[in-house]
Amino acid sequence: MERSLVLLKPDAVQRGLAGNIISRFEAKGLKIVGMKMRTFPTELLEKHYEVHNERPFFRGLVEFMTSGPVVALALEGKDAISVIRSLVGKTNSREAAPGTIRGDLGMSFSNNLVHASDAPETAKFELGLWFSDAAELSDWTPVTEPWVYNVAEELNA
Ligand code: FUP
Repeated sequence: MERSLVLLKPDAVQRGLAGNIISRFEAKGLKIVGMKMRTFPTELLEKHYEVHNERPFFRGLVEFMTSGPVVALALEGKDAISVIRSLVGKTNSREAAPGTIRGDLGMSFSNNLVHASDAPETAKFELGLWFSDAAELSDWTPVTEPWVYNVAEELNA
């Protein structure tokens, strides 16, 4: 089992798409293990996007991400990081495939609705940043798990 950080960006919340997007992750079979909403502080977003801190778009990106409430989600599932990235679609929403979150719901490159961790090291770093208090994460077993997965083949390996 793997965990990933997903952020519903301010455009997703402002447009009333938070429920639609969360539903897609739930319907896929991903388990919500953490969820919170607030307008997060600039320092947190600066750390989150620190790999981009030399890039010209960095300041605008941080300003956008602190311009309103964001929903932070910790999601769990087998191969969750790559599964979520494929549900999210390409960075530029205009190029994202139909069926993906960005492809179905967006038209913008920068206002692209969601962030999702792109690799195991990134997920570890980002989950530690956004859910630094372990009490905000829930370990639980959905009753649907044996129907979402073939437990004997896929989860006990
Ligand atoms: P992604 O992994 O798809 O979220 O995209 P990146 O980590 O490459 O970029 C992070 C965010 O910066 C993107 F969601 C969009 C934004 N961005 C810009 O606004 N301008 C750029 O030139 C590149 C990225």
